[in-house]
Amino acid sequence: MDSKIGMTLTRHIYEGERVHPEATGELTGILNQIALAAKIVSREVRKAGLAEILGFTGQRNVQGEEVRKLDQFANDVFMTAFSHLGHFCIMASEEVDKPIPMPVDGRPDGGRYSVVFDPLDGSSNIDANVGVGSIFAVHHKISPGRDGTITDLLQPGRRLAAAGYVVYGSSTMLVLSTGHGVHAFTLDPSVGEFLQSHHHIRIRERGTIYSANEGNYPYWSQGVRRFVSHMKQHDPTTGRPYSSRYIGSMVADIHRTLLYGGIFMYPADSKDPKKPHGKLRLLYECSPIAFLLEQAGGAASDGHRPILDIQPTEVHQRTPFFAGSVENVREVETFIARYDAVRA
Ligand code: AHM
Ligand code: MG
Repeated sequence: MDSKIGMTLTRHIYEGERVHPEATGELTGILNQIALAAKIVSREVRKAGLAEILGFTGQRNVQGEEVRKLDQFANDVFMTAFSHLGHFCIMASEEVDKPIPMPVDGRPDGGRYSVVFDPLDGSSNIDANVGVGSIFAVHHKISPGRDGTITDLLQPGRRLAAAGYVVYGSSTMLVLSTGHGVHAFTLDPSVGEFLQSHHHIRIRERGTIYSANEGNYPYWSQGVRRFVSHMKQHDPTTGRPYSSRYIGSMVADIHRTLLYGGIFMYPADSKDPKKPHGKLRLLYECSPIAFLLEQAGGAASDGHRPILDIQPTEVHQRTPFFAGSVENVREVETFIARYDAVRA
C-alpha cells in the first residue's frame, strides 16, 4: 500500500511545506481552515433532514432561532473561517454580490492571498439527498499596497496557488491541489480527521462516460449537438455509444469524471438570452475544477481555449465548460471548431 494512504491532511500539508523552504506556513493555515469549515458544513449536511435546516430564510427553528438555508449556512461558515485567518486581503463568494475586502488588522503586509469560493454548489439538490459540494480557489495577492483589490480576484486560473473541492457524498471527501498533483482525503467521522485516501490521482486519457443536462439539447450549438450525437453512435471499436451520467451537482459529476474518466459539460445555450455563456461561473466553479483536472492530467476548455488561460473580467462571469479526459475534451473542441462559425 502507498505509504501516504491514511496520512492526515494536516501532515500532508505540513510535509508539502517542508520540501519548500521558502514557504511561510500561510498556505498550511489556509488549508487547515478550509478543512475545518468543510467538517462543519459536512456535519450540517449530514443532518440536513433532521435539523429543520432545509426551510427557507425567515422560518424559525425549535430554539426560536432563524432558520438559514444550508447554502447560507455554508457561506457563513466559510466566510468566518477565511475572515479569522488574516492571510486574505479580499474574498468573493457565489452567495455574495460584491467582493468582500478583508480588514488589514494591523498586519504590516496585509493578507498575501485572495480566495474565491462556492460554499455549497448544487444546493438545489439537497432536499432530494443528492450529493453536493464546496469549491475554493486561492490566489497570491498581486496588487500593490496592503489592501486587496478586484485585481487580486480576477486572475487566470493558471496562476492559482491552491484549489480544491469538498464533495459531501456517501462519504465526505476533500480533493486538493497546490500545484503538485491531486490528492484526496476522506473524512473519518469517528476521529473527525481527513485521512488521505487517494495519492496523485490521474484521470484516464479517454473515458466512455459523458455528463450533461441533455434537456438543453435543442438550445446547444450545432457543434455541441453533433458531438453529443457522435458519442451516442454505435461503434464498438471506439467503445461507443458512451454511457450517460448526470447528477446535476457539478462537484459530484466532476468527482466521478476525475475517477472514471470521460467528459462533463455545461455548454453555452440559447435558452436564456441573459445567459449566453451557459450557467457555470468561471472564477469559483470552473477555474478551480480546471486546475485540478489539469493537475491530474486531464483538460478543461470553454470549447476554444483552456479555462485556465481565460483572463476574468467580472467576479460572477459565466463560461461554457467542457472538462475531463484530455482526448474527450480535445474532441469536443474539434466539433465546435468544425461546426460553429460563431464563438460560443
Ligand atoms: P448552483 O451554483 O446554483 O448550485 O448551480 C450550479 C449547479 C451545478 O452544480 C450543476 O452542474 C448545474 O448547476 C446543474 O444545472 P442544471 O440544473 O441546469 O442542469
Ligand atoms: Mg454553484
